[in-house]
Amino acid sequence: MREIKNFINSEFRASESGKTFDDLNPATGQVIARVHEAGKAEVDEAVAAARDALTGPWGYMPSDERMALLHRIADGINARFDEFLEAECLDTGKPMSLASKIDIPRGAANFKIFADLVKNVPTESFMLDTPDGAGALNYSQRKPKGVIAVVCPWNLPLLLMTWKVGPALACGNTVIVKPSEETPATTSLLAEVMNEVGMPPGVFNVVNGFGPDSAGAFLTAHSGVDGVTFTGETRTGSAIMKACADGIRQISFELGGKNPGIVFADCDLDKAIEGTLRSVFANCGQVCLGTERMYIERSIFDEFVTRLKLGAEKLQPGRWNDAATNIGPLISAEHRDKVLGYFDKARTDGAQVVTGGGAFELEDDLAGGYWVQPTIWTGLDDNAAVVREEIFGPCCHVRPFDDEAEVIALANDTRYGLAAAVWTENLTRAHRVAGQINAGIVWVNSWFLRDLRTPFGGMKHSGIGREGGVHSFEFYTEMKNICIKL
Ligand code: NAD
Ligand code: 6OD
Repeated sequence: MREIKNFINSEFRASESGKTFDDLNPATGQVIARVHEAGKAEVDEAVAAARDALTGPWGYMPSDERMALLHRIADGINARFDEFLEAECLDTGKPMSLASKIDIPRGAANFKIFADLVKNVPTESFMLDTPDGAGALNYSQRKPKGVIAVVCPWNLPLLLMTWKVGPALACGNTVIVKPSEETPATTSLLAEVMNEVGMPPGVFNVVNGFGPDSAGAFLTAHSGVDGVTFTGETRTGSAIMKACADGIRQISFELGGKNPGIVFADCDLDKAIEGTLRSVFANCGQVCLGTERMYIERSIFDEFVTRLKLGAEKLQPGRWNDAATNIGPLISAEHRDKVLGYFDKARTDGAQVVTGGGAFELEDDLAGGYWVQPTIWTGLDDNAAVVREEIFGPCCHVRPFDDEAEVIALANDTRYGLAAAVWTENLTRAHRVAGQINAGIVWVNSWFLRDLRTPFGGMKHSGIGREGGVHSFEFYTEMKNICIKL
């Protein structure tokens, strides 16, 4: 059985307490690895190693050398692309058709893009007039924040981890990653790459385990951690925020969503259907930016629903390495039960089930996996649970609307504010509607089209702060001003 150990000060370490837990393949329910759980002692050691590394060779490394190292990490991931791909697909069940285009290439690219950004982003300077006429020169400098805890979810494990580790290292910090307990494999592979490229000890550390009373809670409450960057559920964010109140440690949060999709009658319907099939069902609906509420202008409602149903029914579940597979399982039995609970709730609340509504019955070893059907509902009240709460499954409710003001109000009627997709060929309408939706990102005629130089994050309960491009530097550095009296 493969063992996944903690990674502290460049060494893979077995759990000191002897505690391990199983890593399951969600496509089959079978155990694929045994994971060593980090206790308080290991978290202390990881934090101490990360603190020491700040003043070691890493702290003095010229920035050109640091950026070259980050490029080598990306090259190191790409050199072992197939291993990363298999590890990610086995941990999540997602098809290689998805992970080979999104998870692994983006996971690698996150190191290069932030290395290049750090090299090219200037800081400001101001000349100040003084009464003696000589003046003063002010200029600012960015300094690494220090030791950063990176707490990760399971839905895009490598991509969402490197999205934070990339900029954190580019800015000169050291990191301790706590991968999701469901998906530790690619973080461990990345630790191997760190050693291959010669990353100094203590710069990149990994502690495995759970949240409460385990590695996640120990790490986020640790006084030696200067900042916590977290992606996950809003409820977990609230617990981490409380932990960080002690010691006034800073946070950056990417949290849940209940994202709307809006389709106007003047859209290109082929594009809107194709994009909506992706935004609802990609990664089996387990994408924070995914759409779970669809609003369709009434004149095209019936045609839209019919075509979305046809597309959903063509989705093919199966093994990750089968080229025909385009939908995987949910991440765990617990998550499947939660999603199926929402399917039941939709029915009892009076939904018309357009398609799906239950589990997939697959054969052979796949019979033990956590498969659910792509599901579409219509006919629910705007206050129904499946219209208001984040489900994080392959499902959406579709509702007609009659005018622009009405649909903007519906889209904004949520405690979340992460993402939205608007489909229209009317340019003026596109700008007008996009500007009025309260979400961190609004796509027009596309979905999950990412430019890594742009701000990314959520409004309301969907997050705190922005990462991406220069916005990542706001969290990963401390800015200071130097004032020279001339
Ligand atoms: P989660 O909150 O259950 O877990 C995320 C991580 O937090 C895991 O590593 C977990 O072990 C850890 N954790 C849990 N409790 C903790 C605690 N008390 N202290 C410290 N660490 C703790 O989230 P998940 O189920 O892994 O991911 C799904 C959720 O993440 C969804 O709500 C989704 O919307 C959200 N998400 C948001 C974004 C975004 O960019 N906004 C991206 C991906 C996922
Ligand atoms: O593309 C990204 O950078 C990003 N953070 C995506 C988040 C996806 C959520 O599941």
